[in-house]
Amino acid sequence: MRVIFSEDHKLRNARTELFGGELVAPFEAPFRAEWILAAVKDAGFTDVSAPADYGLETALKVHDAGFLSFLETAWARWSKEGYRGEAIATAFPVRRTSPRIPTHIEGQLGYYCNAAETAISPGTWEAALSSMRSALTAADIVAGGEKAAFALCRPPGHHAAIDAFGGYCFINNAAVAAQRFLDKGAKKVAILDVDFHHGNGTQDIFYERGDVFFASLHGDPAEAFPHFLGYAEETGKGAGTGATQNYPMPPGTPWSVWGAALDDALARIAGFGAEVIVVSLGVDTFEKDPISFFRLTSPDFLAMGRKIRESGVPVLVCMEGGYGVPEIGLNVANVLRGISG
Ligand code: SP5
Ligand code: ZN
Repeated sequence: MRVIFSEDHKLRNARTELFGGELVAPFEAPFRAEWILAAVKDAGFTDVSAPADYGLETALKVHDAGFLSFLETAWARWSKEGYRGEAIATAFPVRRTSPRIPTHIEGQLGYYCNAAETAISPGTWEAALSSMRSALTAADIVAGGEKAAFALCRPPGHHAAIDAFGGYCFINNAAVAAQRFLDKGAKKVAILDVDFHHGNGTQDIFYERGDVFFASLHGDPAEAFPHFLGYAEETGKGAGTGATQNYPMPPGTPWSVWGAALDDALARIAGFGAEVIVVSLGVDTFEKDPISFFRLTSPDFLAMGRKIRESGVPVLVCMEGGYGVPEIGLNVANVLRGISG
């Protein structure tokens, strides 16, 4: 399985994350990609290449144009304000507020944000673009006939909605990749989101579309980030009716329960008739993850990969979350081993 990875991920190196009422060193930091890359090479996935130079054409089919322009210019506009810190949203459009888009950077930060833990820092846009390009390059490898490819995306993408960043995400890499498969001729694509956190951005993007099936296994939003989406009753709307499936699960969920939910998700993906599966791979379901509450072990990730392989359709894996502990590398490598067979 080929691995696509950009050194430009390092340009996303924020100083701050708003966590527990403090500004702390971000959980989503460059060491994550370095550890994952080292572990997948150790596991024998040594065919690593840099992404090709894609523009924004595909991203503009899943994101709002004003949102992408905001992301591209946000740091330059914020830095002109003369603040000492990074760009963190502080005021938000909520219930009974005006739909107007503010002109000032501080208003736009809130307008285009769904979670304030994520600060925009210098280089964030360039890193997000490189991450998207890794997903697109790997998608084209799978579209070209390979059974599987791994996009070692960083920053992650699945919390990035049509017009909002947050949850450490800016451009929704998996959504852009799914769109790319459609543009290259696929009629039906599935996104299987196994990150601990609900893929609220991905669900938002495809909620009313019938060409992309979205399934997500995650911590119950009543108890976990992103808090406001991911309940089982959310199953799609309009042309997308029935094409969203959520599996919220409680604290302490072990593989026996999680794996059964995966079986159900894969059966529904098969029923949908997906020609390819884009896996939003977070390994923050691991028992030692510092910000999550499931109890998967390292061998469980191998079993996860095997189940995905048994679907029999081509697979694009896009890296999402997984934090803090050295095992993130082994856990990713185990999923890839399982998929490779
Ligand atoms: C891509 C991804 O995994 N994004 C996750 C973003 C989560 N950000 C908010 C984390 C808040 C964690 N609070 C849990 C504290 C556990 N004691
Ligand atoms: Zn996550």
